[in-house]
Amino acid sequence: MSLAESAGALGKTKKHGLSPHMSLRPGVLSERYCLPFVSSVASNSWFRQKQFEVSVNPHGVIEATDFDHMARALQLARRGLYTTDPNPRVGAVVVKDGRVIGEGFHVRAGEPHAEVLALRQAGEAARGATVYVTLEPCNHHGRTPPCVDALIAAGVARVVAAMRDPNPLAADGFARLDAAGIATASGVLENEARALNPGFVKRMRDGLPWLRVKLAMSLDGRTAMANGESQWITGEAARGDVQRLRARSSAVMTGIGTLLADDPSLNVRLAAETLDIEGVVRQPLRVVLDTRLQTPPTARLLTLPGTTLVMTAERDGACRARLETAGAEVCVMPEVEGRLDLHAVMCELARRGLNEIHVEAGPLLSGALLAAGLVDELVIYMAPHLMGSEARGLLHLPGLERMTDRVPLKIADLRAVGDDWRITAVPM
Ligand code: AOF
Ligand code: ZN
Repeated sequence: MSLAESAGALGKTKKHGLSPHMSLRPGVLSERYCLPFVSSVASNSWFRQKQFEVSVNPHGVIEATDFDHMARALQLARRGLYTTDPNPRVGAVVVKDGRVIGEGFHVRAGEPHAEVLALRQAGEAARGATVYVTLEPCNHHGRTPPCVDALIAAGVARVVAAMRDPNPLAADGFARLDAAGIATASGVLENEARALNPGFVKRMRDGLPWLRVKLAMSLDGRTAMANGESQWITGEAARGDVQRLRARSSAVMTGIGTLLADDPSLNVRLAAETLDIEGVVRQPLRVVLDTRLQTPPTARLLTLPGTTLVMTAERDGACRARLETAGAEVCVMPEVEGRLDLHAVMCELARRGLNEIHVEAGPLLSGALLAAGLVDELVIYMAPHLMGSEARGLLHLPGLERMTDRVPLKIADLRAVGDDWRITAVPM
């Protein structure tokens, strides 16, 4: 049996994104690498459609311990969940003679990258070591110098990455390392690394942000009473959970209907200690989709710290000036059939460097985004009560008449949050 076949026989190759071309020592994969944190995102159809590229240079061999160290690097990367935006979350571990001698994670754009911090901690001992990093080391001068230069200068012997860098400006770090005689391997826990940065990966590859639509409903699938009343459907724990989803996002988006009805804040109200971060809590950009520019200059979200972007098709200068005076940024977008061109809106948001967009809107906008194929994930909180047949439905999706018209979803995750249930569903 070849190495690749023996790895396949262990039945673990697919789960970790390993390809049959990757060399594996026979028998090295054991049950403990079946990590349960393959997130909802990794199993979404968008991910499944893409073939992961796994590469290893001619001297590279993936060993059992590589998975352990990469799992630790992923754990470190996760500590940047709420802070790295617009950069990806990245973690790194330096290992010599089986011992961890340096660890680091990227904290904020403009601050050192993960490998640089891990190398700093390792010091001189990094010579001859193996570096595990959840993203291919960068090969460009961005806000910081190239990590490949730091790795070459430190004299490391081997670099293992979970995934290649999809950013064309920073990519091909491995080519530089190969040329410098450093062994390289990529693809170790790749699904998990991608799941940590769904927005960054999608923006780099498709020029679109990754969209999560959050919804709250009763057990009978209703989202507001007939008179529009909807506060509160879910309990405190679910609302705290939503705060975390906001905090990890590049932007929180709503539509003019919700803005006029609820006057929402769309901000993050969790303390830095709650999020386990140092420094101030980053406020995601607030985005209002407002075709006719009806946002009142007195809207609550304009009075809060952070930036509000109103996207409109209205060119009226006076309306715009009033909103700008109130602190909003106004961006004029094309319209289709009297509504904002949602695809153009998303392209513009990606162009501005937004990775993950968290949508908290009413059934109209949420339904329109879903119908336009722009939604990557629905997060639905289901509360244990019935709102009755007069109450309003979850999503406005007109024109579905036959069973064959249904919108197919895959339930990627289901868990209890306080007295409510959180359903994560991915459009197929
Ligand atoms: C790494 N390690 O920890 C991160 C990387 O503007 P800069 O200098 O911060 O560069 C940002 C780009 O660097 C980012 O778009 C991505 O391609 C890469 N991020 N690379 O080697 C890291 N965060
Ligand atoms: Zn870098």
